[in-house]
Amino acid sequence: MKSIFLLISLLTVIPCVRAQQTDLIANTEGRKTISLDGQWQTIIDPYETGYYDYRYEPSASGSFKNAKPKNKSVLIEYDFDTSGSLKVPGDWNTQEERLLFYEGTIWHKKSFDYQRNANTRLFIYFGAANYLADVYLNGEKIGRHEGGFTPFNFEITKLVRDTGNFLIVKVDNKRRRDAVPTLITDWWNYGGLTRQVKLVETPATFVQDYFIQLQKGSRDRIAGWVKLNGDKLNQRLTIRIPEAKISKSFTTDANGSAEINFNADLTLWSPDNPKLYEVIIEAETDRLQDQIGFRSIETRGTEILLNGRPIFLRGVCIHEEAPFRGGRAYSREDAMTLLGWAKELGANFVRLAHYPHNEFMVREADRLGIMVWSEIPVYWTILWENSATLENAGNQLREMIARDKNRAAVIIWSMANETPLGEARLSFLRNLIERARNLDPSRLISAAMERHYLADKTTQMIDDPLGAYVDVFGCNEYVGWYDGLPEKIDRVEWKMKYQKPLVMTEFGAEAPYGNHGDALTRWTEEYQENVYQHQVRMLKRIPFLRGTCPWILMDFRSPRRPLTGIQDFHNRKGLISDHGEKKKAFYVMQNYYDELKRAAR
Ligand code: GCB
Repeated sequence: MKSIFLLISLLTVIPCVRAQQTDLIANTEGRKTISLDGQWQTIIDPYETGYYDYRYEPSASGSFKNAKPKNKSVLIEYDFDTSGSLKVPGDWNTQEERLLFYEGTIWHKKSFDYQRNANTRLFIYFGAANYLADVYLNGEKIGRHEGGFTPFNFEITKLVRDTGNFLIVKVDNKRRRDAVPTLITDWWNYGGLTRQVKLVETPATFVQDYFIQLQKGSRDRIAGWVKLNGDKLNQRLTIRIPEAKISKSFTTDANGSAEINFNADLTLWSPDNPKLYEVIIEAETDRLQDQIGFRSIETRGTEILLNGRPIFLRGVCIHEEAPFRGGRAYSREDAMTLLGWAKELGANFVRLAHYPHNEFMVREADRLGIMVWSEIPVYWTILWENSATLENAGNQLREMIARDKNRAAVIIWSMANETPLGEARLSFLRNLIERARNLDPSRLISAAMERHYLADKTTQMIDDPLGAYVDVFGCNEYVGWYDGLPEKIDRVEWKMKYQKPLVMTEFGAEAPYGNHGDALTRWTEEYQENVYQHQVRMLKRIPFLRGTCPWILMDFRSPRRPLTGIQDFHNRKGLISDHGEKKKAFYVMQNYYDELKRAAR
């Protein structure tokens, strides 16, 4: 009886969800969009008073109603109009001093007018919200999204009004043991609407998504699919690449899908020549354009082959941290600064750690000719046995691939970083690998893993069982920093159980810019430089090494780094400071990459 009551009361209080999260609209850049960026009104709500009632039940009259007292006697204990505001896109932590360490809920509200044309549909698109977002339009719930680094959208065609719409988003960045990432990370838990928010207008039946890339193993055959969404699903569809004189027609089936497959004589994308083609997808009811590069990526034994030729990945790791101003990076300018520094270092490859970065990073990498490793935040000690955690990770993987699968720059999907050995972890990660290969059979799969010493204490063995399932083995090692002093690096030998390419995905040492001393004094630029000098000598001795990614391009904020006067809540392993100053180690890596470039010519 009690449970029936509970059910009835829940049914009456929980606002019904009228809209559903729709599959991602790939390529919002090619669409008519209306930006909702700018100041949003906000309410800080650490106890989620605007969401739960005092019995901790979801309330029917929460802050999402944006209620106003109808007369002077009415009690309403919140008011967006008087509570302050925050800039979107933007993390809240760096916008107000009192929010620097804040982990909890903030309500965001934006009003807009929108005159919808008949025969168009409207979606609300979020580049990312960290971590959990509950979205309401005009007081009605339209959906929820979990995961802080991937895009999502909801259709609002039937809910939007000509004038006076109010969009309210509850963003919650509380960490949870069962979440992805989990409780501990070595980066700042920046909360908020950290990427662009926009309205996306489409025709009634539109090109929702497409995969247009070279077929695995081929350099002259395009293979993929196009998917329509709407009620006129059966259409004739043409793919045109005017510069290559290609025009191929297909028919979509009853589900709106068409497989595509045709020969194409193309100039292939590479770091030396990052050629992008204008690709036009023309359906009967829609037309969409994208800039797409074509290249092949595969492995043969311990080689990585780009367009059939062995390549060494001269990489560097990057966090999505804004140069100069701090906080989350979100703009094209941020991407150009970070990738510009990577280029200056001599990099042809970046490891975007430890979660999918904003779309500007990937699109700029495409234009600049920088290959990309893209990763989901399956980091350290995830709850391997929890099926909801696996679904969450799988969803973040799906959303990452959905957004970036047409970017030639992306060559590697990474499943995880430094995860502990064990059966449950192995089956969790194998499950993700299988999903990734189904979603995108064309790219390489990897993960950043660990290594251990053999009995002689100087032979590093790479034999993580996950190695059997990846294409490229990523290894993090900090010899000379967490593991001995710099001279130890010279004594280390490397062995690998797998006949696969190895990328050293992390190594480094920590020093604030301008802190000087001798080469054995921790936290000095000289110590960091010393580690890099020894590392480069060691790396040159590893026969199956096919790439290096020093940790990290630029200093970044981390709650795990409290050392006053040195770290001040920053991980200072950057080759460049967060103010753009290059440390001595930068030049050691730059020289190494110069040498590698010359040798490759
Ligand atoms: C690691 C982690 C990275 C840390 C880094 C460090 O192994 O993958 O997220 O920031 O070490 O500086 O300790």
